[in-house]
Amino acid sequence: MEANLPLLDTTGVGDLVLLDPLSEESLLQNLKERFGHQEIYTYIGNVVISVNPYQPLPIYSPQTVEEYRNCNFFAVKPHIYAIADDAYHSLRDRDKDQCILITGESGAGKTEASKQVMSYVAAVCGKGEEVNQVKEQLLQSNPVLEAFGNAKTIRNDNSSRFGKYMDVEFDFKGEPLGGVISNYLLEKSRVVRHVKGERNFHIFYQLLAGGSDQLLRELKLERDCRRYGYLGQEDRSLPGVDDAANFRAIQEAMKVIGFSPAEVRALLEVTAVVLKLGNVQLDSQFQASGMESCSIQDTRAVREICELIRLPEHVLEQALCSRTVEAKQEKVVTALSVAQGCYGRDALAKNIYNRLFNWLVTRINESIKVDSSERRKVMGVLDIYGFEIFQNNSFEQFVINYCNEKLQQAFILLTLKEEQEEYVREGIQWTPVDFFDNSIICSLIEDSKVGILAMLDEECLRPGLVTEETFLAKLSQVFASHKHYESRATQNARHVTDASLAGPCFRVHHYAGKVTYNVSGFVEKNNDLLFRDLSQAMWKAQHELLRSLFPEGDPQKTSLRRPPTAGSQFKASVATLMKNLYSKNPNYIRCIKPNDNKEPGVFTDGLVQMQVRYLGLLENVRVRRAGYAYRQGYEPCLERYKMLCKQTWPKWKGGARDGVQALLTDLRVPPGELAYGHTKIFIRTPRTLFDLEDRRRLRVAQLASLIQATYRSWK
Ligand code: AOV
Ligand code: MG
Repeated sequence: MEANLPLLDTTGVGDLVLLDPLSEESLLQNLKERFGHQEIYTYIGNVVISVNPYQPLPIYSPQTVEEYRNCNFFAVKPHIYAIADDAYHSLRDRDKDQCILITGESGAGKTEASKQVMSYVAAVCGKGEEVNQVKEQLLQSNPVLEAFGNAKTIRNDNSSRFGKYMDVEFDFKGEPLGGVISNYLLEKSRVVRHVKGERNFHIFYQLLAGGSDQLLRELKLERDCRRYGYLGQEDRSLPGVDDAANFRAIQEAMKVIGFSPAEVRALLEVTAVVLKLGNVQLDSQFQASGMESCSIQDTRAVREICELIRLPEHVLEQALCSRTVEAKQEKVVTALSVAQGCYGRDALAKNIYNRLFNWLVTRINESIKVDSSERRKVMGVLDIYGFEIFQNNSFEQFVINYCNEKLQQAFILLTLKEEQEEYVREGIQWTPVDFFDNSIICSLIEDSKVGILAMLDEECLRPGLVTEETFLAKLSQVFASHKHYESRATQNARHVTDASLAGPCFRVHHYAGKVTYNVSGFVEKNNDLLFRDLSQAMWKAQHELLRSLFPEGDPQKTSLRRPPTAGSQFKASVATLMKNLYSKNPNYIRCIKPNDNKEPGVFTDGLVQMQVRYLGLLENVRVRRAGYAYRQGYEPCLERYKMLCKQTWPKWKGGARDGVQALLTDLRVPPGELAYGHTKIFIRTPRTLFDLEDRRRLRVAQLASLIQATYRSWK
């Protein structure tokens, strides 16, 4: 944090650490003022806050890249390139693995930010044919994953529906070798259902709009997306988005990554199968016994699916309409009702798509994997779904918010740790700072015995009738006096009532706000079961890719061990992610959405205020200036202020540290305001720094008129 003085000369303050007085109001006002001047970036120390401009700004050109390349972090205006540059140099020159954590709510600009970081790093890290090929592969993985993992939502036309963490690996020279991508929990329910005004995943529309006539014929698809149940019945083209062009782009991207034509073809065939499953209509029939059963209404969709995946038609038909239950070594086949049949069909579509997405990530990883065993340096970039509060919050929001809770915890702990380490390095006494520790909320959710996820698992694994009500009742009993848990039952016990907590709901007081979760669907989504008949049918297909997605369908391998629940899988992957993050030096980009209408230039105070609160920005500033708001190396400090003191002006003969001490003593800066570190001077409050700046400005003006006067007298 040296020489950050230009920050005082920008619109508002470029670094909130220097905000004086510090309050939520002044913080908001500062962001707003800067946003009004199209200054979308502001720092808190080395954390970047980015406010989505919702318009293309001319600040990402190759010239800008040059400007930030090798720059002193604080010598130029706040920019995402500065943090990318800083991270890259720490990695290359100081041999410290880095991670870039991008957080913020839906539509705040996380994905755009992650692309800007990647493209900056790609622009500055090495050249040469081989290196360029690696860079291209890393960059091109993005559009492919976006096609399959992003969708239009009400909040964002290109909303990431999966979490992504990418480690880029470099050699000792700082040249990229390759990378590894990890993905988190795709919102697979979107495959079969989306709300009005939203879309299914981009790839479906891209394929239909951009596939050649021949390709569509071979995949047995029709171009009109209104023909497909899963795509909704209306025309779903997006203004400003060219699905057809994007389809060509991802085909090209897959080629660059190294997909063979056969692999691309297989990928698209499976995509087509998912789409067609939505057109399989089930009809009800009544058997002689009076039991309801279902049958396939129009066999065309099933026939076409089976042709594509090379599977006898009756196998799929049977798997869709009936279920084999094994009891005491006896197999009993029971007919499914229409509702059960539809449930099974949708579960199959979701499962195929989800597994296809995982395959895609694995396949990309194969191409970008680093073979050499030389020691590598790593830069991780995390772009994950932000904290979500909807009208109706379900299991998906619960796990997404849990992940954000963990990230907030990492943020606080790492920022504090970093501050503390600097103080130790500089030999300065560390005064502990008071901050809100959210580990109590994390353990409410993740504790392996009495955590909400563990209790949900317990409920899911319990034989017999499982209901969400018993789950909820148990939660409310165990957490009866938990400060961050609330439900109708705990409210009753505490003699408070709240109309918004009616129904089968519980509420968690997250660090970012209170969220009410509706437990309907929790058990089913956590169980995430697929009828075995369906996985066995998929395994029987002569389609290599599809078959490989359902290894459990192999009757030889059928084990009675159930797969881990969705919740426990997610918890395990979050734990791995955290371990990874804690081993690296963190860099933060915190994105803010200025308005709900995707409009340029509009800054809605209330909306930003809410985000400022739940991003914990005020807390962040406080932690950052825990003890000392500002620090600067002795030399630049002496250089800047030496004109204020006779002893140091025009030239100081001794060491810089002594010079600064002589200077600040002479200026009568209260000693309590200062701490002398090994290489830096620490200043407690921004006011003191501003005082110095004021005096300097005066002195500069005086000196200037003095020079002018002297000049005139010479004439
Ligand atoms: P998100 O990743 O944070 O949401 P995006 O990065 O997709 O949000 O940004 C949403 C839209 O805002 C983009 O499609 C752009 O139109 C615009 N935008 C964002 N950042 C910039 C920028 N720096 N300059 C210009 N326009 C920008 V989500 O994935 O929904 O949580 O799950
Ligand atoms: Mg995104």
